[in-house]
Amino acid sequence: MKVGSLGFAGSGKTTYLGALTLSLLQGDSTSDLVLFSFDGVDTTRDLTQFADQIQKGYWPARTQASKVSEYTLRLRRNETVFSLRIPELPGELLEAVWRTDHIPPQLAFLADYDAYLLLIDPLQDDLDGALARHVHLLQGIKRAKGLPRDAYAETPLAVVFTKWDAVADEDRALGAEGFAQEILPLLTDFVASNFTKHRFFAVSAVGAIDGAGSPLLQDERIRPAGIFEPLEWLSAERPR
Ligand SMILES: Nc1nc2c(ncn2[C@@H]2O[C@H](COP(=O)(O)OP(=O)(O)O)[C@@H](O)[C@H]2O)c(=O)[nH]1
Ligand SMILES: [Mg+2]
Repeated sequence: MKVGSLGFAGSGKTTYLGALTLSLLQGDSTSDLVLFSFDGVDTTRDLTQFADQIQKGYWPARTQASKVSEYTLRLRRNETVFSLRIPELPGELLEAVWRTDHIPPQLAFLADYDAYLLLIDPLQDDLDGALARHVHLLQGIKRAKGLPRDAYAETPLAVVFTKWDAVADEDRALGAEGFAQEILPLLTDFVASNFTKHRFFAVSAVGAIDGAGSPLLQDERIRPAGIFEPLEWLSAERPR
């Protein structure tokens, strides 16, 4: 199973990957997902570097605009080993989907994924503008898969609100599904009428931030929240 983790610049992809790697390496998760292997030198080097930065209380460095790398993590859940292929996409290329109304050649491989994780920053100023870009991206993927506009995609889609630690209390109380319905009703409608298998999630890669706005270490480690849930759901929904 190949899972694509997508999200526009600043949505929290790199931090999520780093936190995921850190939790898997520390083996302290309550999840039944465990790390089986990193595939390749780049995955090993970059993901452990992101994890290391977070563990030291820093945010991972911004991804270079020109770089498209695909990280492959193999995870094991109970008796099953599956491959989680995660492209670290420059947001700028994704923006091109929005501007040009098609998937650029460098991103054509996006159509090959068996499941999608769409990361959305719930703190961004212009959530309505963001909504249009996300709808466009999902339409682009459907088109790249050869599906007509009015057809449902069978590919499981996990819509993940990141940075949940910094969301206002009253919004957080809504939960991911409620937040989607109240704050982003058009996105919720679009997802419901285009993807048969979909679910909304809320995660915090670092759990909390300190007074300086950096990842907060609690008892010398970061305490991510909810980061395994989307992957557990996708692994259960995957086509066999
Ligand atoms: N409060 C909070 N901020 C986060 C979290 N994850 C990311 N951020 C912020 O969002 C910024 C961009 O995240 P990054 O992972 O680089 O986004 P990317 O461009 O999608 O890879 C980070 O530098 C942090 O300032 C989180 O879990 N909580
Ligand atoms: Mg990044």
